[in-house]
Amino acid sequence: MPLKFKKVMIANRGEIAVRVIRSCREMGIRTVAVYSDADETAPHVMMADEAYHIGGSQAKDSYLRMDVIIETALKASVDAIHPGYGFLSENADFVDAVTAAGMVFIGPPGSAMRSMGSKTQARRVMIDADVPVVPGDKTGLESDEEAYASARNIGYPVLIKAAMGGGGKGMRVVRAEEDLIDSMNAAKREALSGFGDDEVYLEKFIEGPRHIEIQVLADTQGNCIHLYERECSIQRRHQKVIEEAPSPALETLPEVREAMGKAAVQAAKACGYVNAGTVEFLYDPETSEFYFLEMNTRLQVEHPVTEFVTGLDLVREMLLIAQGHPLTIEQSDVCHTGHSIECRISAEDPSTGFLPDAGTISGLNRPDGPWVRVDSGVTNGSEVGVYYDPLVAKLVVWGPTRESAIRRMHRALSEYRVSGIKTTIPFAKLVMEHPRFISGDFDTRFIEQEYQGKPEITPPEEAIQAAMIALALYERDQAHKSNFASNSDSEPSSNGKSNAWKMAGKQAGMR
Ligand code: MV4
Repeated sequence: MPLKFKKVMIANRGEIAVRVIRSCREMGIRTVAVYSDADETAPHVMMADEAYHIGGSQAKDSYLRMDVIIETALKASVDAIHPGYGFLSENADFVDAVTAAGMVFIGPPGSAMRSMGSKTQARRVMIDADVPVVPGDKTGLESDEEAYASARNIGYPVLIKAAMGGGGKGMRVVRAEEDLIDSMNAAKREALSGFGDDEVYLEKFIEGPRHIEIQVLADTQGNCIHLYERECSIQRRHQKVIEEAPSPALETLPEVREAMGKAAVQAAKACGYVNAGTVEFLYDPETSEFYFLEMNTRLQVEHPVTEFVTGLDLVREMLLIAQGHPLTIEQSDVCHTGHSIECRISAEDPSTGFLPDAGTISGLNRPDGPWVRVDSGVTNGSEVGVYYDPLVAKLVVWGPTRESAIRRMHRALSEYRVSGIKTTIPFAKLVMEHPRFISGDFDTRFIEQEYQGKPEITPPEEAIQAAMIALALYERDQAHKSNFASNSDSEPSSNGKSNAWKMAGKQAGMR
């Protein structure tokens, strides 16, 4: 018998807490917010049905306090806790503590988190499940001799990675044997101080890969589906800046897309995954090969682009799964329609190399209009950028085609006004104008190559001209076609599959 949550705590803040509260409200579930000193009047506190103060402004004194959060959840008599992303969301000990206290953790089991926490262990699990991994080691390096032998076997260039590392920290490219041991020792020291564990291992270094990830959903009955891919190659120092769905790289390669989706489901099943998760792949455009990189055992920042192209509410799906509900859809029901792009708007100053810019928002005009969504955790008057992640909002758009989505994003960015702090809005606009972004032919080196560490530099005037001409030409072509409902290249693929968009339309009595 599936449970029915009456009350859910959101152990998070900012835009993601607001996002989770919205789905709870639509499902008739009461919401409980928690807040630090700095967040007393934050939007997530105002929106929740109840709110409890849990400590000081620094995360370690509030949003990371497992004991206080669980005690507060018990006091508020919640049935379940949604962790959002960041903070305690990938802490397996937190999952166990929530469960031990008799509540439901809205996310995967602690065991799945633990097995995906170590990169070498995750690689072993994936190899056993026939999921392709980057050629390389299955265990950490134990000696210089082992490192030499392994690197020779893999072939240079190799990449040294920390088994417990994340976010690109502690990675080192080695192009020649004479550098191997020094690099390995440096990587071990960095890993020990950064992650408390000095295990490092080798992988073949893939030059210029794309980052493509697959959203999966798994229920407690053993059903698992994927919701296709997100393209996340536009990153800066391992922080995603712009994400989109679908990936421009896979538009002409449906067989690669299908294989990646299947591999993601195999990966989720192999680690006993339940709830929403994301399987990250490196995609090598030179060979069209893809490789498992890691599994993110949480709801991700960029989940809205998947929501826009599939018509699903991922937080609702998470809540239903946590209630023990079987998946509401089968793989054959999942279809992606059109194109969605997300720009992360953060309180950072592109002209100082993206240094966080703290301050009070003194004026705010949020974009609006058709197919524009703003997920924001701040309002006019909010103080930002001191204690937490500088992400202040996510601007997400949908269009029937990639070109229309780019144009719509550019328009929405032009409407967006934030005063009092510097934001990444102007930078995002530059990317939308960049011919290489528009072409879809980019990889994870895009920002570093095109902005040379100086993202305030505008692309050459002629490049902007070319981009605008490309868009104008595209628009002229589109003028012959009608809107998305009858546009053959934006309809759900011609295999007769239904999707949430269509189903929603049917339920509403539309044709
Ligand atoms: C790689 C790679 C090339 N070859 N592994 C960076 C973060 C970490 N999650 C994995 N990363 C990479 N692993 C091999 N064998 C290149 C990267 C990489 C990267 C990956 C995804 C998105 C952005 C990136 C930026 C630089 C390097």
